[in-house]
Amino acid sequence: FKSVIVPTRPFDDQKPGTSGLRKRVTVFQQQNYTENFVQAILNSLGDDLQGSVLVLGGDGRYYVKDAAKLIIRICAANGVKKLIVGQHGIFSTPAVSNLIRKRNTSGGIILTASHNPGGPDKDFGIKFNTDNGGPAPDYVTAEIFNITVGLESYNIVPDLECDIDTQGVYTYIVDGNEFNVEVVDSVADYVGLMKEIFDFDSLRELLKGSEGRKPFKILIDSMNGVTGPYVRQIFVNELGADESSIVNTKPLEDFGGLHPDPNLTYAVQLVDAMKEGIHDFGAAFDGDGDRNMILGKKAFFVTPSDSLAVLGAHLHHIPYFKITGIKGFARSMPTAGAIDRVASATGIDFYEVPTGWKFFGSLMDADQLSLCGEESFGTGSDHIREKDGIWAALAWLQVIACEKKGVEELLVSHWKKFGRNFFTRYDYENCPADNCAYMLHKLEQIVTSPVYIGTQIIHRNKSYVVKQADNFCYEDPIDGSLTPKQGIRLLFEDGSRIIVRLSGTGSSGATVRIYVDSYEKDERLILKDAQVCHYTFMWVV
Ligand code: VG1
Ligand code: CO
Repeated sequence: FKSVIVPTRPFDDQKPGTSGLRKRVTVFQQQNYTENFVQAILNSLGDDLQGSVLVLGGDGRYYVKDAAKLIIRICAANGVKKLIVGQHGIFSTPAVSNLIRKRNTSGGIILTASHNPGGPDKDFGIKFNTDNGGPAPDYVTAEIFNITVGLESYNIVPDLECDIDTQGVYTYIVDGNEFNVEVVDSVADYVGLMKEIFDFDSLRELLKGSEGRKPFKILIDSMNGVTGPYVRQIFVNELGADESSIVNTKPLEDFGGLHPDPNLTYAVQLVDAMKEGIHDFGAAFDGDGDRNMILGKKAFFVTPSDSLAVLGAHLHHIPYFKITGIKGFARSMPTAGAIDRVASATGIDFYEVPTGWKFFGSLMDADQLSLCGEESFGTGSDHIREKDGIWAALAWLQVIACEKKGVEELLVSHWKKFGRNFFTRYDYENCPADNCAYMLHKLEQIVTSPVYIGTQIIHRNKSYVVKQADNFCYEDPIDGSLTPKQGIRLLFEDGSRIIVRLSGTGSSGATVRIYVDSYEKDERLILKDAQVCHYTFMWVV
């Protein structure tokens, strides 16, 4: 095979956001659009590109297969030595992170727009993960963007065909050099990892029931995203759950019309089924398998911030952490502060990082962090460098198996011990970008004026006094790098907080997110509804 150099013109909108480049499919289908971005990713590898090994796969959404075939041809023409590709082009995001680490590759390309809807007129995305298995840090994505705006050509082997539907190693000679594509089982390595982390025997016993203990009924919803095959292998084949315990397990290009975002709004099918009270535990995952929602009996909802805190308080039950020890806890800045209280009670180190999983990676690489999470239904640990939906569900089941308590019971006893952080998030989607930027700028001016500190707000007979207000700037404790302007923070004296920031994952317009986190330690008040508590509070502010 011979590679060719194709002249192109640069695009000015290929700036990766919180987690990769996300646009409408039709944008990626423009002539040279996908080619340019992939070439820029490869160029960013610099001297490491020649002879490199990369992982490639995606969440099965529309355009994944086309893009995968294109990427194989572009990698072949750029001196990549080998690509490890998931069969049918399928890999969950956690599975890619695992393979990068397990096979020591230079990185991986993940084809996903995560929880955004899929289909010909919906979203697609390309994300680059570096050799630690995590999303590329800001300096790498900035470099990729710089390359895109000046790109004049890309390299490709136009007639190279690879059958990614059949497992095996395919060898090609490109410009006199060997190029390999290894098409692998998409689930095997990931399932192997889960079996190393958890005690599958005890989970099997939990689900089956034992003397004096009823079977523990679960309901797992893959929302027609990538986790289907993983869920089937783990929960049915390995743990012995029956077929009716798993739903929407066929990855579909348009997710069957579902919006594959595991929350109370979009995972309504799971919520309704759980309300019937037959199942003890429910979980749903997003399109690419890194997000999770956990429900208890009768659809008792666990906020992701609480999920993180409860897992933190019981992490010692998970065999993996018995070996590694618990090195530290972390959450993203807008996530409610429930884990903070577990950290201070246990004396375990705690970190607060900006939104987006990439910031946890450097702490994990430095052995400072074991468990972390985000309010946006993200939970994970240092077993990989991405959040991990299935891992979170298994972690909950492991805690339940050891504590012998249900989901709601675990939460209520947690609140009684630590107090409760009431958390809500409000999203305002598709707003005009310029106006939103101006609004944040004005807001920053107001809250950073010296007179703002000490402002008192009275809501429902409770007074909140502003202790600190700023635009969050993160200093990475490992490399000292600064990441400024990560969101406006109003911090109140009792630990309650209001955060305002702009989303970095939308595919059009701007999304404003407002996060409200208030703390209550009065036992008589901890069982209230978070929405009711916050709605008026927000407007008073
Ligand atoms: C959102 C979430 C953030 C998450 C990111 C990627 O980002 O708020 O917590 O890390 O999505 O998740 P933003 O910038 O829109 O707020 V996923 O499942 O898309 O990889
Ligand atoms: Co996701």
